[in-house]
Amino acid sequence: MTEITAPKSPVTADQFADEIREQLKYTQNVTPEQATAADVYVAASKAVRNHLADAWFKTQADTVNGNTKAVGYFSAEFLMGKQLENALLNAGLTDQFDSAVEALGFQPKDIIDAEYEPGLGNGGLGRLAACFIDSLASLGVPAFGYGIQYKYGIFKQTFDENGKQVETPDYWLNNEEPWGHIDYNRDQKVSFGGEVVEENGKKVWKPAWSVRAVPVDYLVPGYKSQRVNTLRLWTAKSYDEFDLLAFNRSEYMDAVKPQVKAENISKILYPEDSTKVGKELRLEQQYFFVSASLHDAIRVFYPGQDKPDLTTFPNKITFQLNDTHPVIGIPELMRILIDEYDYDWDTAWDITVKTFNYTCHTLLPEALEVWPASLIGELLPRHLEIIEKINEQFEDELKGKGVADETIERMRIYTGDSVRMAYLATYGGSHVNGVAALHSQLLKDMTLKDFSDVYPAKFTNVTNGVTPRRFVKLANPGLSDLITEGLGTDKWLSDLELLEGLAPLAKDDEFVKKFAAVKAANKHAFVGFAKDHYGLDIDENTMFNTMVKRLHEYKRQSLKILAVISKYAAIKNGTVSADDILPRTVFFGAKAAPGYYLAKMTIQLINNVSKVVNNDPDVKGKLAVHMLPNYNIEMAQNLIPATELDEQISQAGKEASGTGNMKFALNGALTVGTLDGANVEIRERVGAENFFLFGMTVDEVEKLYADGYDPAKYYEADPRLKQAIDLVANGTFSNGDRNAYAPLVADWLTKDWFMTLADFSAYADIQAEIEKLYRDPLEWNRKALLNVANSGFFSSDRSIEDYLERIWHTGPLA
Ligand code: AZC
Repeated sequence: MTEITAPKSPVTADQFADEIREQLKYTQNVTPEQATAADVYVAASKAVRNHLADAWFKTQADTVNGNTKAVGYFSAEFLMGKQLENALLNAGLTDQFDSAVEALGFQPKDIIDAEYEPGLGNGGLGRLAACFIDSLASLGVPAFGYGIQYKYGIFKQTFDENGKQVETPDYWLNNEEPWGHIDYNRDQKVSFGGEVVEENGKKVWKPAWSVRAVPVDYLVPGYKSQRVNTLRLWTAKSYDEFDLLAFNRSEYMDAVKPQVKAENISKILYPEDSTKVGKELRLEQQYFFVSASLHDAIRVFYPGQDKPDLTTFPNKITFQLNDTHPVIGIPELMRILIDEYDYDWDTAWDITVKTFNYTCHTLLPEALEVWPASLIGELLPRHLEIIEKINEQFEDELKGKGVADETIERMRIYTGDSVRMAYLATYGGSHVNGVAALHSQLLKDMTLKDFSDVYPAKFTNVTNGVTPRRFVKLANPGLSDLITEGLGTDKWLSDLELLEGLAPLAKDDEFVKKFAAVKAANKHAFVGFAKDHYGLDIDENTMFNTMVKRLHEYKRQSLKILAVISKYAAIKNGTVSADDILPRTVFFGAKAAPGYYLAKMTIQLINNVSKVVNNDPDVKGKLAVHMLPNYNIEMAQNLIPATELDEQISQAGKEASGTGNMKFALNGALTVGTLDGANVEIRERVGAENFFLFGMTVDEVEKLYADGYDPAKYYEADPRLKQAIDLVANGTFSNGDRNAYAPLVADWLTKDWFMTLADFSAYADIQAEIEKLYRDPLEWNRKALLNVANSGFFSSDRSIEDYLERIWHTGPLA
């Protein structure tokens, strides 16, 4: 047996340079003279990975042999961002790397930038999963992230000459990818289709086809924890590489068909974001990674055992279901226990419920996945039977509790036609949590009310968080140094509530000025970034005002662009005098789901407003608008630290939490926002006087729906709004074409489900307050600094501690 050693001790810069040279020579097969930045990137990454290997082995061994329960985070998305810089930080090798690559004749930044960002997630949910596995490792909690290694991540976004979004495939594996290790020897078989027969009184599933699930392991190093966890992403391979018979008949296309069918499973990330899709392939993906992961966990925790005692399984690992995507894991674990390991139903159920927990990330009932029973029956016939039985047991249980028939009817997991995955997850697991206090409350009061009435103890809240390592330390080194200077320690990186120590410094004008200087430097750096990446000329002496997130009607990018148009009109008409105009640069970044018509039209509108405004000499130096293409983690890391005003303007009651809001507050932007999601808690912590609140509350929204909402009324009532919408309608932003945005205009005036128009006046009014404060840089920066000081709560380390205490009931390895 190999001895498990302590993690490799840090090396000197010279030694690290030698390690990179060795990788260049023996794995990249280039001389240092031939090496490009991309070669050095791969070599350095492999060298870092080698440094993490011993800690990784040790963490694995301690995970299996120790008595600390592990966490399995099941997520269809992990939006990791670039790996090298983060791995260097967590391995304690940043300085050595900088000197080593300089010795090799390169700039560290060029090597970091040579990495191609993996986009294996859509937005908030996927990024949250990435922050969580970073925090789990940093806290020393044994954990596995389980998901899919999609060949194509989230699409690459460009804009055509008309400003329309164009999606192109993101083949990120086109470049050498040094982080994932494909482990063909730890594969799992995942089967689909066929039928269920009875043999000797036992149900036996005879599947029609199978795929080979092969794990690709990513190392997840903790920050200063000496722990390295595993992110295991499955890739689908065919068992029948090649149908030789077909090939001999020269039917080449047919010969590769089985391979194509199998490998399609892990081919693409669905570019959806909280809308339901009824795609067979998506269910195949979900089952594929969940089945492989459950078998993998049994393999890991009961090595070499044919008849393991799986009643101990819930003491070994607890699985968190990240949204409804992995919920098919519940009937799958039941099937494994009953069919593969001969447990009786009740024992299997007991193990299953103890093992799973579910996080809900939405409030839109239509975004909770519901699968047609016929589809599950075709693809997973045994699971459908198990789901029916779970539902029967559930209904009996409800009757036993005296729940009324019509309530039971509403709560059914299996309706005969369809299966409601959120209900299955709520019944089949121990805990259900929302992702911010308001969201968790609304889940109990609305979306999952019946369940919360019957099972109140299952419900809890864990407010989201973000990792300060990536989103402060790496993204904002200037601010990080200033924080360390202010606190006299860098311990805040693992204990973010220490930021509170900065609050007294908000009274110290000299410190506030230093803080302002960091922001100015970040703005300057972003101007360079925008020039290099997008060819833009940006005026750094304007307020940087940012709205970045997925494009969704409920998030209300419409509200922002209408306000921009209104401001543009005011400058053009001379309604505001030149002296009263506060120069602003407005940045948008947003991808729209390819099939989301109004969202795509909104992007087109923003692009065309940008063209008109930016080319109009009348507003030059006063207002500029940029729709930055392909918003991703890299852009977030560059733009957030440079932002002064952040937009979190969703309709109250619709954004579950938001995590961008936390990143902005931690980087010293002030927020203009509604009382929605985690905005509520951010405002409570940073202080109402340091947050620009506007708009209707959840109760007011509900009342307005109930009273009958008529958007046209608001259009008539506020001339600023009327003028802005008229400009869109009259072709000002479409070369005179009045039809270009007709569907958008019609939606605003007749439907406006998310009440953009109703909140417009409040939003336009609060701009005066914002601008007034901005004209007093010292006061603005004092408030921004207080945002930083009071946002320590929003560390994902704290979120994980909450999960440990409220849901997982486990902790760090000894
Ligand atoms: C998002 C929520 O919309 C956002 O409010 C929240 O902060 C985030 O999850 C993390 O909890 N939901 C999604 O991204 N949903 C999907 C299906 O992608």
